[in-house]
Amino acid sequence: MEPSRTVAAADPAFRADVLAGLAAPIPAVPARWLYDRRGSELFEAITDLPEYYLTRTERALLERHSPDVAQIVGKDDAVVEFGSGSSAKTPILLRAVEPSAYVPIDISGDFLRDSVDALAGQFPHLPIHPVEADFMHPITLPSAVSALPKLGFFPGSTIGNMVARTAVDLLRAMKDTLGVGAWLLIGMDRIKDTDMLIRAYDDAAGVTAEFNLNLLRRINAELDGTIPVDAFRHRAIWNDRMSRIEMHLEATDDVAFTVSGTPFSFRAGETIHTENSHKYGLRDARLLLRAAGWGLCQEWTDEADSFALILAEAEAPRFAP
Ligand code: AVI
Repeated sequence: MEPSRTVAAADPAFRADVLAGLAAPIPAVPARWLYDRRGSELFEAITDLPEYYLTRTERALLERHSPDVAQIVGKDDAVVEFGSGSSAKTPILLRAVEPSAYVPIDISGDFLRDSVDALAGQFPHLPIHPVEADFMHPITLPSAVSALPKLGFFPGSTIGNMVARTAVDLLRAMKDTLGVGAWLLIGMDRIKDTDMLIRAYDDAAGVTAEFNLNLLRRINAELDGTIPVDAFRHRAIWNDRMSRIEMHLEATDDVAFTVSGTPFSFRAGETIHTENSHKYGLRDARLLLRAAGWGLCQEWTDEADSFALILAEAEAPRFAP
């Protein structure tokens, strides 16, 4: 008799994305599937790596410039955070702008509950109105904040994980959610020395490699896959034309495997594209925001100009010549 195996319940969307992605002419799996429980833990570990400058640089910018943000936008706004706000960055902003309300939006109810618990402990008098929703689409905010001025918050350079078209769609949806006249404080990673970028996405301790390879382990566990994980290696590549770091899983040998019974084969050197991380020059960032109806108000960078914290304002539509 076959030994019984415990297989985690498969998400039909995960299965559909993996089967379609592995069969595509340029094999690719959407990056969101990197973030199962183990993937999220590994990403947290990445943010502490000496090579991963993004998190600590953005946090330092927030420490230094949140008071400037408060001076520009005023106090008593509703802070609307796109994504889970449990990270260490949100309290820095909340302490400076002293909002009237805080609205965290996340598609994951679990992340949302964790972040609300963490922040409610630190800000016992702050009204918190969590919204479980996909912020890629316009959202109706809770009526309790509808009359308040809004400050959107989207830190972490998450915008960089989207191709330009999707990034503009998201920025437009944020504008629709917050309304004309609202503010948006957003973190964007800058174009910089290629070696520094590669090191940030291919660290010496191999944590990013493990984060990337975890996708194959997840496919094996949840989609009944037979991928020989050891036959793939992590690659971080700078794509200059697209201005982005790409993460790939490269086959080191010719391999054949199945996922949910569907056969796949890769020749040595072929890759599965797993993530993009776009980097923006000063004018690129402004253009991206403008394309979605956001006008630049102020931007702050570190001394090395490695990361930008940008404050933009949702502009009223106007006749263009
Ligand atoms: C979540 N995101 C902003 C990270 C980044 O830098 O693009 C994801 C990441 N992937 C590998 N290292 C970090």
